[in-house]
Amino acid sequence: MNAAKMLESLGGLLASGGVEVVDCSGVLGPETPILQLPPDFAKNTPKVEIHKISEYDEDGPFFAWNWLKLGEHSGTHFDAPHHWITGRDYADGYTDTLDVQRLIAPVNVIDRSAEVAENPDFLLTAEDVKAWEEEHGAIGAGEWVVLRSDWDKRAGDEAAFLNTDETGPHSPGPTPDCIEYLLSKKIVGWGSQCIGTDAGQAGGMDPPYPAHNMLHRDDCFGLASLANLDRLPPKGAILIAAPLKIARGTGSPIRALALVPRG
Ligand code: 23J
Ligand code: MN
Repeated sequence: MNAAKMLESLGGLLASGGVEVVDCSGVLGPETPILQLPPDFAKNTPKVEIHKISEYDEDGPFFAWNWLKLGEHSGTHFDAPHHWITGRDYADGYTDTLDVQRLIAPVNVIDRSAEVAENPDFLLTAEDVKAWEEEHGAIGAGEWVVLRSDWDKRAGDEAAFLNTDETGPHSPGPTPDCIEYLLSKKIVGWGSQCIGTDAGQAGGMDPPYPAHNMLHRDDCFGLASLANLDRLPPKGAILIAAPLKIARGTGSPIRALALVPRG
């Protein structure tokens, strides 16, 4: 079938509900958990603020609208290559210069939610990804890879979501060899349901924050605080993850949408 016919079929399937659109974003607002780096190490993103301009009142008689105070890396969001020092030189590494053709792609959903329930510091390794591929099929070039941890179920409670104690944050993520393996498969990007693309303890890895360091080194993308991955199949869905076209932006909140075949 040619592309025109296939796209026409997709339109029909979206209209009929034969393809379901799953919302993979969390709510963005003052309750949204925000990354808290040690203040002696770095400055932090402020909490999201939503300020009313008017709501059918003396400040605007017919209309409601708000203005926002919003960090680029807030809530369900996109990391562009320029976010990390290793990706600093890519001309197409900003939210307004990246290639939008890359943003819509098949998504591989690696479910390790059971392991994470037992161990919040769970690390996904290259060996584990290869075992997943044996079971579900190979990860292809240009595809998204996301770790299903069901960490989004904690998003209503910032303390549980950040899960920090005196030894630092505790949340799952990839090992350096995992990211190196995925990059060897020429993926477009890696996504997590936690506050960032890296594990809570990733500051102590070599290199520190390997997902950030290596993904952006290779001009690839990151996705954080993804929601509802428990509604996606391991393979067969298409993920749309498009950042706002912020001028020289390093990231952006996204409305992450997955197209999933029903039944
Ligand atoms: C800056 C430094 C460390 C991290 C992050 C940002 C993120 O998670 C992010 O939102 O990109 S871990
Ligand atoms: Mn980020």
